[in-house]
Amino acid sequence: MKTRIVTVCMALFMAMSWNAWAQTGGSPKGRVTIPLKHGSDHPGKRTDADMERWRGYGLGQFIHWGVYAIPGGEWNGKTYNGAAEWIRAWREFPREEYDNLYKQFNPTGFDAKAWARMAKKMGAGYLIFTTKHHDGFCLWPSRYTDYTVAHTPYQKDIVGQVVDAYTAEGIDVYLYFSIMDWNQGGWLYQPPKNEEEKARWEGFKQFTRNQLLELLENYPQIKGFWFDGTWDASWVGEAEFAHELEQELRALHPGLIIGSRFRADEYGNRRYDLNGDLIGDYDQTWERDIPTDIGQLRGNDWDCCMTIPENGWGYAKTWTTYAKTPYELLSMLSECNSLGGNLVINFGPDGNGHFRVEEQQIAAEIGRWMDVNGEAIRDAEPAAGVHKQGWGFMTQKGNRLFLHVYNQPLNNVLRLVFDKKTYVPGRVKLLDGGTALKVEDAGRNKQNARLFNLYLPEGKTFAGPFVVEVELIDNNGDQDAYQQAKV
Ligand code: JFZ
Repeated sequence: MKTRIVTVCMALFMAMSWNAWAQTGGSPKGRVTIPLKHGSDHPGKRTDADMERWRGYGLGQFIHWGVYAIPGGEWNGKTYNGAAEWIRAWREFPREEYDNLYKQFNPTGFDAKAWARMAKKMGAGYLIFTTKHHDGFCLWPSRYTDYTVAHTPYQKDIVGQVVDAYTAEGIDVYLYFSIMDWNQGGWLYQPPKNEEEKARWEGFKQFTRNQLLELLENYPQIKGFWFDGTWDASWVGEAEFAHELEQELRALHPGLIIGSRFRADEYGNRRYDLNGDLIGDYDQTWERDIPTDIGQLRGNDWDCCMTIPENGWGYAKTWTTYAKTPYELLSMLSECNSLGGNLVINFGPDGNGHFRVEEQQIAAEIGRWMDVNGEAIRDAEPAAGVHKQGWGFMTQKGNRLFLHVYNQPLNNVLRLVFDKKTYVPGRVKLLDGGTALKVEDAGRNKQNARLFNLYLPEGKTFAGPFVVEVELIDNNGDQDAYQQAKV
């Protein structure tokens, strides 16, 4: 006990003096960093072309598909109360029966090109597709297990068809892969405790490596992996193996994008390493969740994956919870993009390869909005130098500011509040149709910020959320710039 207190005191003292040294400019970032072997590989954002492209997607599609789509969240007339892709974990569902579902998997209605066309029309820039979920069933003909699509009545490679069809539509493909695999005897939840478990676990690690190398070899067009099922102590304890595997994958496939959910650092920290730097290329924790302010992201890239019902990713015959409307999903799309993230909307095709009617309608409606307003989403960045207002969200592309209006003010006036010494508005128009908005200089507020009123066209009714484009003229601190801009 005594030695423990002494050690803690020493550590505290060292950290304090280190901090003082760091503050005088010792550490490049002006803060304490502990050297890590398996921490973040690149604190802060990646700036290469692949990552720039990822950042510009704005909207993505997630697809969860597997044998769980056959029961569709139901067994024996009863509805499972959890996410349909987890039904194997339901006590009432006999394991034996689940593990034989693949013998019925024959999605004759599956048409990868039709899927890709639907995603293209929706305006998706990328797809995340489940190659293997927790149940271990592989949608590609893996050499390393028999539990694959090749051994179903359908036989054909589904991952290959999806990768080809989406790539042909110009949609980048990312492969979802669950490390946790309920079909592999070698999978453990806890670190191996004896020789027998050690051997099984080593076999499982090699199996995982083999499958990942196989996916990269089979589908070289893919842009990245979306890892899942990495939260158990067994995998968390494999920082070195996972880090080396990650480096191997990256070396084989330059530009590969991997999120924060693949591996831990050597202290078992997930997402952020011991120094608070993000592990991986973007923050994957925003699952069915959107940050409330940009500071929460600590300067990292991120995306938000969203289910249409409250939870549940795989096909469920009945959605037992409230399902989001296209309006709400669009609002999330604008919100995520206003915070520099992408929104990824999940779809769960049924056992025959069809999307439910609700999903088709949502995709079509989002697509119609994206056709008109997509430039405010794709390649757009969070707006800078302008304050958020209650009418909605803002994105920016160079000198083009986009106002995403979700709450149309009753007086039809949009208030614009610029930081002092930033911009004044030039041309202001609706993205839909180009109608110009009247601009009124409303002076300055108490904080000396510049205020403007934008008048929505009289008599026009908006059927849904709309976007106003504001040309930004750099004020450069000149109080008369707005008057000059008007002449
Ligand atoms: C996982 C899966 O278990 C689920 O079936 C689905 O595939 C989803 C996309 O990912 O579920 C998670 C994973 C991580 C969190 C929550 C649910 N998390 O970090 O909060």
